[in-house]
Amino acid sequence: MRNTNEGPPGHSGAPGPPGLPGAPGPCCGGGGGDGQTWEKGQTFYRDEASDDKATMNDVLSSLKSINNQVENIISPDGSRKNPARNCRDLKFCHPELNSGEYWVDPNQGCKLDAIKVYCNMDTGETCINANPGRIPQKNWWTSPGPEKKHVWFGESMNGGFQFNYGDPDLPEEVADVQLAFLRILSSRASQNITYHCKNSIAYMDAASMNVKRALKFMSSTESEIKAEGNSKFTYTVLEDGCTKHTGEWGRTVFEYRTRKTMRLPVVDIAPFDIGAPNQEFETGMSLKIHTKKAQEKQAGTNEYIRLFLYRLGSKEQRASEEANAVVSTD
Ligand SMILES: [Ca+2]
Repeated sequence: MRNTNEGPPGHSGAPGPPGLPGAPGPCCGGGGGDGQTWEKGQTFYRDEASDDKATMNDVLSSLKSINNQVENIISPDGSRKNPARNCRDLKFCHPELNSGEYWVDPNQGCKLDAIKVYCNMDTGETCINANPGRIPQKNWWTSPGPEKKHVWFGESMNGGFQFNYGDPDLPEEVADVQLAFLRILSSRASQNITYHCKNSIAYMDAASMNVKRALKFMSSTESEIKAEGNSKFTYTVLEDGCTKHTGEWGRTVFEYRTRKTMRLPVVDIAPFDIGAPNQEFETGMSLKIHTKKAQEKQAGTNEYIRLFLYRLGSKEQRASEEANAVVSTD
C-alpha cells in the first residue's frame, strides 16, 4: 500500500540513471544496453581499421621517402637534386661512378647554388670550367711605343678581363663562394698554364738566354707569379716552345703549385713580347679545379689551366685559352 502510494516518486528516480549514459541512450533502453554498445563499438573500430591501413601505408611511404632523402644527404649521388660536396666525397660514397660531369655544392645548405663540375673519379679531383671559355678574336692591344713591358690582359688591355671560373649561368658571386669553399676544403693547389705563341717569347728568350721577357700571372690573392724571384711565387716550365720568333705556332707550359690554395686560380696574365703594330691576339679559356683524395698527395699534373694566347697576323687566328687549376686536399 504504502509502496503504491510512493510509486510515482519512484518513477521519477528511475529515469535518472539512464539520463547519465545519455549518449548511448538512444540505442539502449534496458540492461542489454552495454552489450549493444560494445558491439557498436567493435563495428566502429573495424571501420576505423581500414582507414588505419591506408594511413599506415602513407606513413610507410613517407618513411621510405624520408629514408631516401636521408640516404641522399649522407651519400649524395652528384645529381643536381643531390649534389655532393666535392668530387672527392662523391668518389668516397660512390666509387663505382665513372669520371664525368656531376653537381657539387661545396658551401652546402641550399642546393640551388650547386655547380656543375667535372669529376675525375680515378683521383677524386674536382674540375671547374672557366667562364667564359672563349674570348672572341680582337686586336687587344697595341704598344704605344717601341718600349716593351708586361701588359696585363685583364687590367690594361682594352676589352680584356680577369678570368672567372664556374658556371656562367650562375651569378659571379655564387661561383666565387663555391670556389672559396673548395679552397677551404683543400690543402694544396696547382695550376698548369699553356701559352700558345706565334713570334712571342713566353719564357726563355733564346736570343738573350734569359727570362726577362717571360710571362707573369696574377694570383687570386693579387700576387704576381713570375719566372724568377721568391720561390713561393715562381712557376716552373714543363715545356718551352716559344723561345724564338719563328713564324710558327708553338707553346709553352707553365706550372704553379702551392699549399696556399687561396692563391689559385690565376686571374690574369701579362705577356711581355706582344703589342707590335698590326699584331693581334685572341684568347679563350676554360679552367678546371680538382680536389684530390687525401692519399693521393703527389698526384700527377693531369689537371691544368691552359691559356692559349695567339698573336695574330693571319687569318688562322683562333685562340683558345684553357685553364685548369688543381686544388688538392690532404
Ligand atoms: Ca649551397
